[in-house]
Amino acid sequence: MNDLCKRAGLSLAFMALMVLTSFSAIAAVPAAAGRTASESFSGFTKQVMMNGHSPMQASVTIDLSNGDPTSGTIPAWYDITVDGTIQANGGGVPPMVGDNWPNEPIYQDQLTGSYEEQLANAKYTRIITVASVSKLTVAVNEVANCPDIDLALWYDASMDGVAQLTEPYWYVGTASSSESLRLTNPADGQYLVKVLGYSVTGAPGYFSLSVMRGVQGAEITAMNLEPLVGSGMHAFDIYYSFPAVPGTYVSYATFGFMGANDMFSIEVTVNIVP
Ligand SMILES: [Ca+2]
Repeated sequence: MNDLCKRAGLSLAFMALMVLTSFSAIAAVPAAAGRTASESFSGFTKQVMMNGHSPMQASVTIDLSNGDPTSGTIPAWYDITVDGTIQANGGGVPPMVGDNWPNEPIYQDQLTGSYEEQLANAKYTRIITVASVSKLTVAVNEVANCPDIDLALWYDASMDGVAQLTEPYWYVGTASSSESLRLTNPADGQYLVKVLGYSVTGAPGYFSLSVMRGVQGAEITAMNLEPLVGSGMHAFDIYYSFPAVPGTYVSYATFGFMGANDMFSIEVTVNIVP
C-alpha cells in the first residue's frame, strides 16, 4: 500500500477524505450481470466506502517534435472499504476538442419567408472546418438581450460561405436561446453555424457559442482493474491514445462498481504539441 501511495503521490490529507456511496439505488441490477446462480442475491445491495482515489486529475504532454508516443498509461488507484467483494469496472468518455466564443454579438433578423429561409438568411454565420470528427456538438446560450435565438448548421458543399437550401442542413428552434445540435460521424468539409436572431432586444444582444468535436481514434479509458475486489487499495491504469494531431483534449477516465463504470471520474487533459 505504501508503494502505491508513493507511486501516485498520495497525500495524507487526501486519505482523510471519505465519500460514502450507497448502492441501494441500483439494487435492481439484473441477475444477468455476470453473477452465477450459486451466489447469494443478498449481495445486490451493498455499501462501499470510497476512502480515496488517485489521481483526481491528470495531464499529459505529448511533444510530437520529440517523438513522444501518442499512447500510454498513467498509474492510478482507489481505496475502498466494502463488506465482502464487489465487481469493479472501468470506462471512459470519448475525448472532445472544444472551441468557445463566449460573447458573440447578434442583431434582430428579418423574419420574412419560410422558417428555413430565415435560418439560411440569418446574418450571423461562423465557418467551421470538420475533419475526422466522430461527434460534432454545437450549442448556443443567451448572454444578454437575446431571449430567443435559433441554431442551424449547414454543410457548405459549395464552399462559398453561403447557406443554400439545396445543401444539407440541421436546425433547432425552441422558444428560448438555449439550443444545441449534435451530428454523429459528420462528413469532412466546411460547415456554417447559422444563428437566427428571432427575438433580440439588444442592439446587439450577446450569446455564447461552443463547438465540440469528438476525435476519431482518440481514447481515454480506465483499464486493468481487478474485476472483483474487497477492501483495500487497488491499482489500475488510465490508458490514453490519440492521433498525432496537435491540440488540447480534455476527457474523463471513469470507474465504478456493480456494473456501473462511471461512478467516479478522473479528468484527463492531453496536450499534443507539434
Ligand atoms: Ca430559440
